[in-house]
Amino acid sequence: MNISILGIPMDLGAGRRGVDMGPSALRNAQLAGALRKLGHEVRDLGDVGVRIKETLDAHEEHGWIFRDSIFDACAAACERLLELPDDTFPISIGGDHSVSMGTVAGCARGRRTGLIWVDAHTDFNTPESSPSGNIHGMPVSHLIGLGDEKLRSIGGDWFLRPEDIVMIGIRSVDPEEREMVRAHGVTVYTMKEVDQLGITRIAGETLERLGGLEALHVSFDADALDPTVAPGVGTPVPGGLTYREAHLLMELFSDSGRVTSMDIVEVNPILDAYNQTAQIMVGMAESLAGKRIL
Ligand code: B3U
Ligand code: MN
Ligand code: MN
Repeated sequence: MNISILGIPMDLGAGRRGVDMGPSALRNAQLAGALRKLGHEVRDLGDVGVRIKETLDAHEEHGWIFRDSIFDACAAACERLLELPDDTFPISIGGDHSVSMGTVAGCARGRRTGLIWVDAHTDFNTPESSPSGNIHGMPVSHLIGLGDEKLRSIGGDWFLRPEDIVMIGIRSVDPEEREMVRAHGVTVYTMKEVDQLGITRIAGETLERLGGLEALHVSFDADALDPTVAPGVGTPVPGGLTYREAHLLMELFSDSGRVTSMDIVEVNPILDAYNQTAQIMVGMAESLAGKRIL
């Protein structure tokens, strides 16, 4: 594969500092080198420009916290991804999860796209429903055309269809967010289903549900993993995916040969132990990119 890595060093959407250093941590954990060892052609595109939090006034940006600066970074990421040749497999590295408002649209290239959202959270809040006001809890609603007018315009007139979204690893949802996820008919595998059904069945059902779609995007929030495995995240929630479950999920998606792009987000080196979380996420990218034991 021709893989392109794009960094979006942004923490403006998160409540805690540090995920702006995620791209650095993932590069330090040899993301590109690991993928090259699998035989892929890998190009690092560098980072898109992101404003520095300390230079901004959060609430000057039209009420929603850092809305305009987040918009600019997401729009830049989207634009950069759209410039890539069609056969490229883009891996976008965040940054907080609000970056996906730009990366999913940029990787979709106007195609009807299936979104596989691997996360502890559904990230389906709108500015109105969000208890925190943090935009990293809102990307999915904006990708289907809800929420703030400016943020939902990042992909132009392209939107995801709610029925083309599958979420895996979920265990923290806000009250109003829950009602919206349900009302829009998004497929959600909470940790209860992970325990009950197992990853093999969930991966199979996900691929079947998104069958026939030309493009599949995996958006992997490091907090989907159990915090004992991946401590370097801003909003750890107990009871997450094990190391083995997460690898198996990536391996099964890789076996299908249908995934066309990926995000790695919410890696927070400040809260991590010796870059362990970045290293584990590089492992996830390797499994999705075809690394096998035998
Ligand atoms: N649902 C909460 C918490 C949250 C969402 N995404 C993350 N945390 N990482 C919110 O702020 O919207
Ligand atoms: Mn998330
Ligand atoms: Mn999350």
